[in-house]
Amino acid sequence: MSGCRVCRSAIEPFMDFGRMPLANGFLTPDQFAGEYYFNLRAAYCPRCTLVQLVEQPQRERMFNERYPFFSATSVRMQAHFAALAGEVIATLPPGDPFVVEIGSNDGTLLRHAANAGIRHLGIEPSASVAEIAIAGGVASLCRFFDTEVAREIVAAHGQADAIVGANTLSHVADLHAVVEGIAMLLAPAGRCVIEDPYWGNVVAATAFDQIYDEHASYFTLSSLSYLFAQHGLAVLDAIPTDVHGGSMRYLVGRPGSKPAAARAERLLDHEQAMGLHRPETFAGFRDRVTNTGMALLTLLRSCKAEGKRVVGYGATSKSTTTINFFGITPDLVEFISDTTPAKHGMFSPGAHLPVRPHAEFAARYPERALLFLWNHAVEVRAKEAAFARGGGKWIVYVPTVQEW
Ligand code: DWN
Ligand code: SAH
Ligand code: ZN
Repeated sequence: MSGCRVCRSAIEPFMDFGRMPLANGFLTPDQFAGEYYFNLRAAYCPRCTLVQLVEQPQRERMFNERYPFFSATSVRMQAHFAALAGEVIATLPPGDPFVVEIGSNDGTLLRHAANAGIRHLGIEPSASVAEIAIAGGVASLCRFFDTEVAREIVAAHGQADAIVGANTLSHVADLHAVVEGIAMLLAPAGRCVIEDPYWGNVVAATAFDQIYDEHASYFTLSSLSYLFAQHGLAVLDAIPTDVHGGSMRYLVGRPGSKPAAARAERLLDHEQAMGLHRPETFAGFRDRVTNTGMALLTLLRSCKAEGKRVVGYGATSKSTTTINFFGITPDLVEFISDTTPAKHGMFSPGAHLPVRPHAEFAARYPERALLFLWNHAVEVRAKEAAFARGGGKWIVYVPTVQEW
């Protein structure tokens, strides 16, 4: 077995999802025969505490000119990133500050810096989304961020006063290359904000579908502090944020550049107390996922037996794990409704459920909508009041299987 991606110690696999396709590998029928699969297995490192994938597909397979996730698709996330951009901009030093975003996607966050006339640069390897950012006036470099890119940026623009990476560090196989790059790029008094789904929330909500190819790491304050310390950086604060089912926003800087927040100390203790690292925690998680799968399949089969139409809502990355791990087939879910034009007319990875525009969902409401977009439940339910008024019900499966 290969070792931990951070400390190289032997890791302990705790959950095996079997052969899985790429979460965002939407495809056309002529591509079914050559579909790529890999072994999706989650493991824990007893030394540095990082929860991680044992194996992650090569990054160019996932992040390229076909990458179909556009940050701007959620109105709530637009507001979330507008607020984060505002906070980052408010702490910039006077003069001519410089902001870098890693994994800047379609420019949803960085456009606020661009609009304010602030020097900025987004690093985004997926051309499909980087092109949108550039067209919107956000300076973007279509590369994978690492030490080499960091060196080039410093040479061309100087060090960064702020670095932001939302839902990106969790996607990185070579964590040392990215974190060393951050250490090189960050100005002495600079601040780096890292935000990713929090492993404590994944466990608490049994959000097993956060586990898929792109998510190589599932951080806690404990594991992230270990990683950054290896590069002379410290996690100075950790702020829970209520997006993507429960994320953590970590404030990183040079040690001593700001006193560490008491709340971060308390979170470290809390992580111990929660027993996030105990074998029985992993066993309990696994058992709850099994129960979720049985309950969901039972419900979908009874809908079918009763002649109720079920349509999936949101062709999310997460849905690829749910559908393929539980064995949800096209006879149980008619199609998946999604708002992303690039996914329309395509088929879902692995199980090959058709993906259709939202208009098809709205034109003829099904009896049940299977909410793969549970992390945006508030936004979705507000938008889809007419579906519920017509007698439609939502099926959700995180934290447990329920009908709303
Ligand atoms: O970590 C990641 C997060 C930030 O975003 C990436 N690896 C990929 C992605 O994960 P996801 O695909 O699970 O993201 P979402 O935001 O839960 O789902 C996005 C999908 O849902 C898009 O295909 C658009 C669709 N959608 C929809 O059909 N109706 C989204 C919204 C908000 C809607 O109302
Ligand atoms: N920050 C956005 C996008 C998250 S999706 C948001 O929160 O909505 C993850 C993004 O990270 C993708 O756009 C992917 O192309 C990008 N990415 C993956 N590896 C990267 C790397 N090494 N450097 C920079 N971006 C990377
Ligand atoms: Zn480790």
